[in-house]
Amino acid sequence: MAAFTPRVFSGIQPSGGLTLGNYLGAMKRFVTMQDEGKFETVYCMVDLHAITVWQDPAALTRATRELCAGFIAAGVDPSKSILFNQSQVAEHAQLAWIFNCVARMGWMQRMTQWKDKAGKNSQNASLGLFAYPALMAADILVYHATHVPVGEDQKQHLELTRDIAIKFNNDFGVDFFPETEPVIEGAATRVMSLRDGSKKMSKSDPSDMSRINLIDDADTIAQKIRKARTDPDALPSEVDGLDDRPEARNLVNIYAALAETTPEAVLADHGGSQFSAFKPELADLAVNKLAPISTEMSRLMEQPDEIDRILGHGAEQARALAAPILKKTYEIVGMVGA
Ligand code: AQP
Repeated sequence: MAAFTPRVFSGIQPSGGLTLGNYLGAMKRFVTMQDEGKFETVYCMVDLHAITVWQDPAALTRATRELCAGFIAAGVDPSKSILFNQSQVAEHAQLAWIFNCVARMGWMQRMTQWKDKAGKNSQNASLGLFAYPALMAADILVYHATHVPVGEDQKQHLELTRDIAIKFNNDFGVDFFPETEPVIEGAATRVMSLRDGSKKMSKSDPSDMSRINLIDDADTIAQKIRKARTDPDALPSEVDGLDDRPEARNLVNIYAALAETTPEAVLADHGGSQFSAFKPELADLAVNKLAPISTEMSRLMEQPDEIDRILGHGAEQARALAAPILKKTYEIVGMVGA
């Protein structure tokens, strides 16, 4: 196996406002991996992914800038990490085409995100939504990224990324693309909807009460947690007691992730509490952790030119990494002029 530079890539779609799920499942780890200094870190606003479902153009522009503000407010530092939006680095789409020709229809049809998002009306879904995982593989492999921090929902797409890398290497008899490792860690790798413990918390859920947005104010956060669906029982003292109690498990996991502890430790402190006592404590914790982020996001959003400058600079840095890898890919495939 070739030796690859330790490099992290991950992205978030500007398909709406950032949620607590994006923050705890992905963004918090982006910052840790950046600050550990063991990796080069490349983070992306994946606008090409966002348009696989309809996006109002003005809303997409705003959401991309807001997402960039969210990255920075959460601790991603443009002087330490490369921060850019996907559409500005054409190599992503160019490598995705090669991967569309490597990946198999059957692989794509098995993707649960495709099945969930296309639903019963798959004939009417966009071709882009179907091909989404091949573009995601290109996002990662165009940097030869070795590690990808993501939430649990992206595990299957990461497996497919590895399958594409392996098939490309086998088809062309090379050892060119790495088998990228997912990094899925922490107490909240799958934050669930506040209204339905069987659904993940999502930016695009029609109910705003189902999610905490990073820009929600303190009253809104407290109200959403107060109204979160729960069962009538008190919290157990052991995590086994959360079996078959998805809403209770979700709130305990959120508490643990925000407090940077474990669900076991949360239950050691709060076992026996009613939700009427636990929810206000969780709301206070969430407000304390999220308020500085939302304040900083609002401040940055008042400087769209500065955000665009940061994204432009990041795109130049990203292109410098991606262009030689795409060129080499074209050579391997046999494209004249590569
Ligand atoms: N509920 C979640 N719990 C833990 N991690 C989550 N992530 C998303 N939701 C949760 C992680 O956030 C990163 C960015 O996700 P994305 O925006 O690219 O797409 P998504 O996973 O489809 O997120 P959403 O919020 O559900 O977006 P929409 O509604 O547009 O589809 C990923 O690492 C993801 O795992």
